[in-house]
Amino acid sequence: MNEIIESIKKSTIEIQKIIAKGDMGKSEEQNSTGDTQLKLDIISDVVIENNFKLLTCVKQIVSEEQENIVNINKDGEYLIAYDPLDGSSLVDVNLSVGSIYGIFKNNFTGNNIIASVYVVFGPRVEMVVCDGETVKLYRMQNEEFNYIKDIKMDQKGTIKSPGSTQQCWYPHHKEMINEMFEDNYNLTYSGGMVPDLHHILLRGGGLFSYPGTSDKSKGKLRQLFEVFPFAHIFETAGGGATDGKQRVLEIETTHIHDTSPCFFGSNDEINRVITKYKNI
Ligand code: FBP
Repeated sequence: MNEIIESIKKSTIEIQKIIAKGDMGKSEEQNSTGDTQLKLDIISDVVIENNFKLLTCVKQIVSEEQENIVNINKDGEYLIAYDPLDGSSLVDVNLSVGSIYGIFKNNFTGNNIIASVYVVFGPRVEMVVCDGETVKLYRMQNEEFNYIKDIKMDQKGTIKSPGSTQQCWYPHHKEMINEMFEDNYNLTYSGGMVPDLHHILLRGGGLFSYPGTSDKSKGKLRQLFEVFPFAHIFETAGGGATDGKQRVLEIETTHIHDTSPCFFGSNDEINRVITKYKNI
């Protein structure tokens, strides 16, 4: 596992240099969910793939930016799903973005995730590593990753980060969001999943939501590349992650690019979602 973390550190150092160069051009390509890929997406993807290809412990990798699973080493032990540069379009307006990694054994399903990592490219570069027992924060300084602290969530938070298009929210969801604002939750939403969830984790709690809506009943965020890794991190940090009906990590994946409604937060907020979505 250490080899994989070292490989992620190497990719992070390279990607930060690429972001700093700032070539925000659109490529001619589209990813499997029809999003026009930025050159940054493709370059970051190539960096990560080339670094993982050097590892004998890796059996397969799959990227949000690619159609299919890539076989690396048939005797490898680990399977890795990753989003090379989530929220990449935000670089253009100088907002924080991130990379997300899920490390699995046997197959790419929620209950087979054994480790997860994300990197925030913001005013500082920070990496969060979850091994299923602890969630550890590291900060990059002079290309070294220094341990800062373990991340633990409180029972209840103060932050509300509501994703997706409000006019397409179902009435029960709109009601829940309004009730949270009446309960003095603070609105924070950058449009970047990684910095928005990092904010909630470091502040000890709150709720990030990207529900199913009238225009996207299955939500927008991808199970393997975005939702499962953060569910693993939030649960290990003492919070939770649900799709409204069940733990996110119990969701059955039928296609590697499946999306899912998702809610990440401290326990009080997750219980609020489950109560609101119970009879829907
Ligand atoms: P990409 O993987 O295509 O970047 O999309 C993911 C994302 O940008 C998340 O980071 C963010 O939470 C969400 O989409 C924002 O979606 P919306 O603009 O619909 O609120």
